[in-house]
Amino acid sequence: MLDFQARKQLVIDRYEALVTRKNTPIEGNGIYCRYEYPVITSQMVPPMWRYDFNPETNPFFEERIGVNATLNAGAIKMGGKYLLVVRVEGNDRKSFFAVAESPNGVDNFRFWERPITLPDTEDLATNVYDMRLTRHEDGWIYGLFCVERRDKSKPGDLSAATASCGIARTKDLKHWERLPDLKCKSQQRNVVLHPEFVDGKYALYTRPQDSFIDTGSGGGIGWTLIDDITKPEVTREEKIIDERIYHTIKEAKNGEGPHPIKTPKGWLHLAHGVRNCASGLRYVLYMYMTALDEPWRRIAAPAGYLMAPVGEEYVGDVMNVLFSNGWIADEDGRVLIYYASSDTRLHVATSTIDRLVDYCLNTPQDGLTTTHSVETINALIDHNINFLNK
Ligand code: BGC
Ligand code: BMA
Repeated sequence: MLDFQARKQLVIDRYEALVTRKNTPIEGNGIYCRYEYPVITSQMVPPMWRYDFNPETNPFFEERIGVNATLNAGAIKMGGKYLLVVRVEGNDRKSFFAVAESPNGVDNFRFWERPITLPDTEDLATNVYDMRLTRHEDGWIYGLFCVERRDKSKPGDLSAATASCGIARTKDLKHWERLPDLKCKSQQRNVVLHPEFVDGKYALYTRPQDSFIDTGSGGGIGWTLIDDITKPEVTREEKIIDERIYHTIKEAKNGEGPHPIKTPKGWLHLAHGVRNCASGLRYVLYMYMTALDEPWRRIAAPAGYLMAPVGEEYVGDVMNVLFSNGWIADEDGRVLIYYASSDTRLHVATSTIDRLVDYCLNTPQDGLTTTHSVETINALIDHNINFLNK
């Protein structure tokens, strides 16, 4: 193996090559473009975070702190830069948040100098992950994320955990004020803050669930208003606005992704749907739309998934998973969807508001039976017969 100097140079060179690599779009189904390379991988975490650079204390230039995965990022555009609050997971299975910045949103992402130091609550979390960023009309940027703790009511079960919603706010993604965790009768892993006040109140997308993994009687993506974000508590009903349905891509669970994007035709929502199969849980991304003046009222539900794992996306730490909690609606109408594959690496797909609205409004709905699916295809063929040779 190489000596200290040569290894150090190699590690730095490889890192530089990755963070400056150009990314190119791949034409696909007309709805969005995937990109040739992931935007962030564990190897793009700065060597300064992973290696001891002192030859005295690290004579072999060994990696001291390994990074297992970079995934599930919140996303925001600020000062002309595309910023991701990435879930960085160490080899020790603990994840934390770190900001990565790009000039164009599709490549050249570099992490800021240090990870985010997020203030904790008195009851320390074992793990935090999946931050949703919302620039709220109250002037703050909020980060809502999952806080995981050991379930102390089950001392005999070493994997028993609880999930709740942590809340922090910032103006610059550097200094964070921690607010109390959301008080709620059920566990919560996918809570998202709506960017606008509704009836003068903060509005949340929730995902009520009975236990840590199982949603149980939890019916889908919920919606509720809360009075005070500094003493956040769910006191009203969590109205289910996008329900789980038998034999669909969201049969087992679903959850809101990033906060919805406002368009003249309604709110565009990105979510994940989960179903169970012999190889475990399969996570895919899907969309729906809600009314502009009533963000809790669904107006469009294209059938099936928008994106499911393809090729190498299938393979990773938790196989068969796409998950997204961040997207950016750019000033020029472009939409950058940041999604992670198999809980391992982060990708981008690009589309536009117009294309996504068209997708939502004109993709046939799920008729929920095979007969309906065939009818829908036949209707399209009948329609196409007149257009084929034009
Ligand atoms: C993991 C998450 C996962 C959750 C439910 C947590 O311990 O960190 O990535 O979503 O369990 O499986
Ligand atoms: C969930 C999420 C993610 C993860 C997914 C698949 O419950 O909250 O953290 O990507 O499981 O493991």
